[in-house]
Amino acid sequence: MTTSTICLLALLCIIYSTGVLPVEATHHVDRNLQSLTSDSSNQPYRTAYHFQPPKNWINDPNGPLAYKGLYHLFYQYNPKGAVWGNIVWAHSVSTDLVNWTPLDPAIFPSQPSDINGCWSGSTTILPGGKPAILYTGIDPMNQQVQNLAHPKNLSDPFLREWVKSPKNPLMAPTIANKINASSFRDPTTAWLGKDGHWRLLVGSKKNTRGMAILYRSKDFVNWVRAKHPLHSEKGTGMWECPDFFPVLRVGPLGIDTSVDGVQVRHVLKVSLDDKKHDYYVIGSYDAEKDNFVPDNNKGFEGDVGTVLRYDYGKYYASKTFFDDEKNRRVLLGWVNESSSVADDIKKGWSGIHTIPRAIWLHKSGKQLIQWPVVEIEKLRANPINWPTKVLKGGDLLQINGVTAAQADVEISFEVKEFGKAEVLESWKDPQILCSRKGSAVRSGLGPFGLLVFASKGLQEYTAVFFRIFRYHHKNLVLMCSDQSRSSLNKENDRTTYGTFVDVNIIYEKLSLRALIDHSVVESFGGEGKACITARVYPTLAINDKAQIYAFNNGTADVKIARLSAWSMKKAQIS
Ligand code: DQQ
Repeated sequence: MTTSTICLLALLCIIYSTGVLPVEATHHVDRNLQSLTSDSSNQPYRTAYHFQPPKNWINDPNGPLAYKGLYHLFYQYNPKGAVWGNIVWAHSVSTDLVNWTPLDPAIFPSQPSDINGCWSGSTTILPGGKPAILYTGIDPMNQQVQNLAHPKNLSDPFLREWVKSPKNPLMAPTIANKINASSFRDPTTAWLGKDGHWRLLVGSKKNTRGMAILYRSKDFVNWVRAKHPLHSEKGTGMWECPDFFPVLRVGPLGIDTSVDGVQVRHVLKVSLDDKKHDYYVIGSYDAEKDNFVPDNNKGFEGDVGTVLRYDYGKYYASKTFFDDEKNRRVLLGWVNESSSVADDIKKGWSGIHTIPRAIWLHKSGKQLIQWPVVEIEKLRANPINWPTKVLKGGDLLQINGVTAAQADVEISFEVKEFGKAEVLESWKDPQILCSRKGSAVRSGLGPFGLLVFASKGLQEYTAVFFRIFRYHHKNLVLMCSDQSRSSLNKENDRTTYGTFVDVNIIYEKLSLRALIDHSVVESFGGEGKACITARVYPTLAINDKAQIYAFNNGTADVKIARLSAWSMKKAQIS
């Protein structure tokens, strides 16, 4: 017997003995590490206003929703340690998306269809205002299946207790449907078609073709798989945490996931497991044919610099929800650590969430805009404002008067001497450009921007900056977050991130906002056209030893048209 015949026989044995397709290993973690706890005193890297529980591991935000005046955030959580494992849906509530009160976990393994884990999913508000959670359960055979849960008591605004459907699992891989049992997860919020049928997507892949499998249901319990996925793309690998929602063609307001018509475009976001980034496309959804066609036919794997990402730094597994109280769509995302697993175990926690961002379609129709929810501004204190000033080539000006390790800084630049921009002969990957031309490399127009988490002698700093190129007779704006000198501890991942920002700097100012919080800097360039989130672990520039500077390391002058900065108060989170 040849090796391949033996393999085939083994495979058939598994199928016939279990009745299901075998599962590939996924989400591996050493069992011995999953339950380690540690002392959490002396913690310079814990954040003050980004969401994180008091201890342990967190990853994806799950099923955010607004209900009876409260925002609910569920998230993937390991109650026993600082690495991924033992996953439940932890639960916190808030009145303002800034301060959070923890509640007991909402969904945890309790029935065969989720006994090995309660993975990511979404909430949908059913007619009459009743929330429903759909989530991925890991069954006794380690297959991924989709489950339903409803609140036990609809009059409890805290939605403390959830009752799982006795019909679970509602969607499962079988031999007949040929769904890959280890690549079938993360159901989206469902949307209701004009035909009265609900639709939702489940992330999957077939070989290396990533896909969003479409299901339909009349009663939210019996789900039938559509013949074709809503969308798929070869070579993209597993699509985790898909998100599919409409955006208005005009204006910043959000709309319910079921709204459709000529006034909207649709967004499909997928978290690419192979790349660990969140990509999105804007396109047209034909509700009758249940067909989605992205405007950019290169999809998620187009040329670097043309594919769209929510965030060009460390950011994954995001999820939006429609906030009907404020008529906006809000985006939440997970930011993993950049430190070693040993360090995470030592500090006793791992993972934070970004500041919730309002998200809408830019008037060009070509990209989304993201901006921190306005409520975060309640934490601003001790404002400082600079008068307009010229930042000469080589200038480094300290921004005094704010708590530099816990701050919000808004700066905007006016650029004039376009003739001095460096010429870029051929298209380059912006991230590579940023790492080759870090903040220490001078050119004509740039680098200019902010040094954050800077130590007194500048042994450590994180540089968030712009550099302008001349490319095909146009100005091309590069935005970078350079972590290469962020810490004297060389164990951390100090990758430099970068993206191009579509700003016409002849007419518009070039703005940068940085939300700085002990071990994270979330940067928004071009008024929310480009976002870069970085995790940094300075050894010197911690707490009151940290400083912030505005700098211009180009040879041409740039003008600071506006600089406002605030110390940020601590949010009530844990
Ligand atoms: N995390 C969850 C999965 C999801 C992945 C498991 C994305 O459901 O695909 O914790 O980070």
